[in-house]
Amino acid sequence: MGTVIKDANTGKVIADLSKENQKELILKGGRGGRGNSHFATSTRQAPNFSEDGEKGDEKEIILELKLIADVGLLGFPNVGKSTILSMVTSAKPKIADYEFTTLQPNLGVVKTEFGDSFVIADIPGIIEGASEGVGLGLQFLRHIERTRLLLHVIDVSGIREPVKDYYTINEELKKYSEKLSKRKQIIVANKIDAMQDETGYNELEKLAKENNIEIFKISAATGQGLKELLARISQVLKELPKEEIEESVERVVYTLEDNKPEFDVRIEDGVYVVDGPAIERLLARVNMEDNESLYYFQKNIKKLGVEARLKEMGIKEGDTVKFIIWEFEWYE
Ligand SMILES: Nc1nc2c(ncn2[C@@H]2O[C@H](COP(=O)(O)OP(=O)(O)OP(=O)(O)O)[C@@H](O)[C@H]2O)c(=O)[nH]1
Ligand SMILES: [Mg+2]
Repeated sequence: MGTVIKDANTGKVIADLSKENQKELILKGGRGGRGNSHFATSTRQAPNFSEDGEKGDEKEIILELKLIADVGLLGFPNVGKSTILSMVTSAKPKIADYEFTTLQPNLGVVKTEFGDSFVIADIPGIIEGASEGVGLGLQFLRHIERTRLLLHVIDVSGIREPVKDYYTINEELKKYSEKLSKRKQIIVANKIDAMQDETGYNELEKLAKENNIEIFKISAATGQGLKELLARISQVLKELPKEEIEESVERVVYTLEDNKPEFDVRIEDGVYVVDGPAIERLLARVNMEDNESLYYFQKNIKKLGVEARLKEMGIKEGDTVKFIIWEFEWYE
């Protein structure tokens, strides 16, 4: 679950396994290939006839695993994303005072006081130039692609420039995915316990107000403001639609029983020529050297309606019929 299956050549999404027990047919096997026991009857218990199988489809696919979370933590390294995750869930991510502490995404489940729950994903921090591969690059952003809400974590303790950080991260986000950059964000101003100078925070608050973005002041270290933040997240998640996040899937529809008579009959130089996909499929399953197989072939020619068509066209005893490469003499 969480795996997106893409066509390696076109990049198109074939299936998005986002639901429990979801089943998708990615490649259709060739029809036929039934063994002789399949053709046994009461009088013919060990037929020496079996069916050759058709070739199956071949396709190169990419399997991409994406985490499924409701909320994604976004921000520069060292701003406190993992600390937030560790405070609101029972996840135990590595936390340290240096950049790129988190090297792999982490998930945690938040259980709110209202009895509901949601999943938060913590990903490695991103920095300016990430879209060009600086730092850990943007490779982990795919893990928050399917979240419904982003918590944009910003360090307002005074050692960084909050407004600049806000724009830088959003710029990188946009370079990665226009769609993800439009996802709803809540600004989380972290480390207020260590805030000496409020200038940076005040500028950020002004920006948030002007752009109608919600902002929460917290300290992940002391827990201050977390309760209010969680209450708001759980409310926002209730309001946000779920289906919006699903990948657009190019559905490949296969029908297993496809018995349309796709054949063509025409007369060329006095010979009745029969071809088309149905005939190709049938021939692929028949062994012309085997009598019983030949009998099976004739039965199916009748079933497909080829015989009726030939009669309509005026076929007579002794005429030649050509099934793609095989020539037969017609007799009733
Ligand atoms: N004073 C203070 N320090 C904090 C707060 N939150 C996190 N820290 C510290 O900031 C440092 C970085 O915290 P992390 O949670 O590892 O930061 P991160 O954003 O996950 O960093 P990366 O995984 O490197 O991207 C740690 O030393 C934390 O203890 C806070 O609210 N106040
Ligand atoms: Mg971290």
